[in-house]
Amino acid sequence: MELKGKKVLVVGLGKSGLAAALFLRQRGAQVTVSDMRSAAALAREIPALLEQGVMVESGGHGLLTFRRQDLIVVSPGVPLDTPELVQVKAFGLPVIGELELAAQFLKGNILAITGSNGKTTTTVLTGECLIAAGLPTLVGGNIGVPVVDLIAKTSDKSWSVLEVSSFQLESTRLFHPRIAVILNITPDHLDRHGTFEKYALAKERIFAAQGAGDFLVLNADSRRSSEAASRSLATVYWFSLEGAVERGAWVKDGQVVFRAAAGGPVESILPLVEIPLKGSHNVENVLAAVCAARLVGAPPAAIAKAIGAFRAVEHRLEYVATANGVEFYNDSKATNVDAAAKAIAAFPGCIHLILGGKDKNSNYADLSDLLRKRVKAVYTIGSAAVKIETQIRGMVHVVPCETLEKAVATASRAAHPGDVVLLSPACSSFDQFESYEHRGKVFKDLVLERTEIGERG
Ligand code: UMA
Repeated sequence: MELKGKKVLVVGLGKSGLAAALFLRQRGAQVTVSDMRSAAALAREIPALLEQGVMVESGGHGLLTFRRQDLIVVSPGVPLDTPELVQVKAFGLPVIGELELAAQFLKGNILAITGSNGKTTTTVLTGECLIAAGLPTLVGGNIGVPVVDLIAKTSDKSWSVLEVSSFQLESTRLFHPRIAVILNITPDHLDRHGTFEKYALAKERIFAAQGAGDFLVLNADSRRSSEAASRSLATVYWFSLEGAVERGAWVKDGQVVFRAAAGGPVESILPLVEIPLKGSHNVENVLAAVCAARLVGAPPAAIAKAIGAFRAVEHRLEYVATANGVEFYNDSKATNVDAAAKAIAAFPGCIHLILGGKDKNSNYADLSDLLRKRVKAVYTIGSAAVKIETQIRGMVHVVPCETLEKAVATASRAAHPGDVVLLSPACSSFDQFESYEHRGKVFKDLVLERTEIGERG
């Protein structure tokens, strides 16, 4: 794609927009950025962009700004049905996402991982396996590193291991991973995609450009995955917690195993007890990473070493501290109901669960079984609190808390030695926090303050 002299508009000035604008400018494009936030809110970004010769429109999107372009690059968080985008698309103007832009310049191979839950852990795990095998590896994407920022570091031999979201995939056409992984597809982001089907189809774009020489790794235990297999041209590999698969990874006699070809030899990778992560969902993540890493060619010993040395990624079922015999876990990344369900299922019981934040048109009643069996009390926070209370009423003791601070204090007082206080909110964070990372850090600070008080007193 030739960018020199092209007029390009970047919509959204978060991490992706900033990286895309600077990349486009370096390639000689005439770049404008448009963001809803005020100039005051963008005080840090604007001077750096102006210095590079990028124009900035702040405080809203002007239709005229959108019309005077050759190409529009959209940040993942900007919905494609934004009126200005709908209008210019109708005029035939190309509108692509940051991932699609980057994919056209990345050298080497792409290994892309999507799914409703487990993406970040699996992406980091897979990256570690490739690094342990001595392969030139870069890790980025939805994990927090814009893909355009990887371009300069890639070579023809490199593997870019990318976490990709439905927001990023929605606008892809040429994005072509050599290996694509779909971990699972359960309801999420329904406020953005409208229906579960549209959300699932956005995720399936991960294999849309693949051909017979490429690989698609799917979850054999998920109905939605099996359906995806019938729509893919790639060679499909499977992973399963439930039983053997024709080709791929599964658990056999307490070992993670892999088979490269139907009827071929079964390789032992590592014993289950050497997986240092909590919960059966993390075994699934390991199986997917093993499958992807073996397809790249990483040797079993390197994979086993990388997995054995792995520690939980921050904000994903992360152990924080023990105070007065009560364990505290930070699972702030659980921004949907299925992720919270997996976190609850990772503990046998006695859970004090902090739920709430910004609702995404979710159904919290889906947690009913787990709440009845494993949770002593739910502490609700944020703008989704009333909806959650209404949907789970009668299943479990509910304590409305409004804020995370109050929830941590109330849950800590109620918990007995041996209990667990778990932040696994099942909602996004944007009503009270800047991001799930911010929410997780606040939680950890509140817990650590209490731990110190507990130790002193
Ligand atoms: N904005 C507009 N107009 C709009 C909407 C937003 O101008 O109509 C502006 C906002 O004012 C803000 C900017 O767009 O200034 C934010 O852009 P963004 O939401 O795309 O955020 P980035 O900072 O670019 O981060 C994005 C991903 N965010 C989302 O998909 C919401 C990050 O994933 C990702 O790490 C980053 O790119 C680098 O690739 C976060 C996320 O929440 C972690 N992802 C979702 C998830 O995992 O569930 C998909």
